[in-house]
Amino acid sequence: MYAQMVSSTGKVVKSYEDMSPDERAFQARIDAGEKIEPKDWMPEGYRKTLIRQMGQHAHSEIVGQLPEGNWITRAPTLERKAILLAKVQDEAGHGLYLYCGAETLGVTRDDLTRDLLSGKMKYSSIFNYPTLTWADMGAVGWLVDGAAIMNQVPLQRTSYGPYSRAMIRICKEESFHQRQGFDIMMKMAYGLPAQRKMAQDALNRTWYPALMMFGPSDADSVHSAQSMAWKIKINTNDELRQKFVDQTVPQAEYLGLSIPDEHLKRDPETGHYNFTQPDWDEFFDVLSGNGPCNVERLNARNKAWDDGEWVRDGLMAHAEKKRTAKCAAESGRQS
Ligand code: BYC
Repeated sequence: MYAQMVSSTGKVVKSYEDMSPDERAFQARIDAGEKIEPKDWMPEGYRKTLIRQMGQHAHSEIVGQLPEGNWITRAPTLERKAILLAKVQDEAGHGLYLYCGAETLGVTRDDLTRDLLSGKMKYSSIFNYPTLTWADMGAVGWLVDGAAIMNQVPLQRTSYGPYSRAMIRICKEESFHQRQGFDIMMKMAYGLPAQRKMAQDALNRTWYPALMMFGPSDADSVHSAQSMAWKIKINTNDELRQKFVDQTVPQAEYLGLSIPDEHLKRDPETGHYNFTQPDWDEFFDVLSGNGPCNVERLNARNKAWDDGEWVRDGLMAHAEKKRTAKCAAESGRQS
């Protein structure tokens, strides 16, 4: 199957006729399901798209630590604290695998970090919303990690080798995260009336921001068509959003909680749920920096970067000292 035949409602894909011989050979490898590795030839657009997506993904993992990190000191039991701490540490690890993966494309982690801190690069819109109560830790694990898994399981088959391999490990950890969130929701939903109310409130506030995580509707998605032709993305944004809704509604029923959507209804013919789309004006507003926590999140990351300068300087000085000592030892052996 060639690129121009890939069905997607995103923007236009470079046609086979317009491709150079190198691009045609590259597309043939993609169409044959081969993985592309760092030293292989690749079109500049493919490399840039991957840097953008992997960089945004890595930043999301790093910024994603903030709303949950906020609750580590206030977790209700020692066990919950240990679990949440482990989860937040996992997110840091995911960020690091993804930065390392992006570095194989010729960009440095420092470049990517600089672009995050200046606000030039994006991170997932979801992390610009606050986590107001302990029940939000349940809703984030259940819905946010649940949406992340829905998006990331297909990415295990993405065409770029280092990204695909990073996703295999990340998905294993994300499914633990999703289950721990659902476990918190179960305890709250089956608990006291006040706990049940908190769980419902967390679901009400997290539902639409979670639906936004899959990106704009296919009609407004700028990158989907070309990314799918290159098999960087495997599914469209709307396909994954629908799968997420279909999977999550029965889970909410099991919890005895209501999805905040009066139009939600299963279509008996297709087996899919019809649902209300998120407020896309709000989504684009959050992307432009106007969400409830955009400023707070970027300030927190900038502060962490500035506060960590002495550690980075110390590590560099130590590495330089070791390098100089090694060079001196080697020249001593030669003379
Ligand atoms: N938030 O053409 P489109 C997680 C941007 S968190 C912000 O459809 P694409 C986790 C998009 O970048 C999940 N921006 O784009 C961590 C583009 O802007 P630019 C992180 C968004 O790339 C801790 C524009 O809108 N996962 O794992 O084809 C705790 C047009 O969109 C968003 C990933 O990043 C958004 N929600 O599709 C718990 C997965 N949506 O760059 C969980 C990897 C869209 O042209 N990424 N934009 O300025 C992807 O799969 C794709 O990049 C997306 C967007 C589906 C997100």
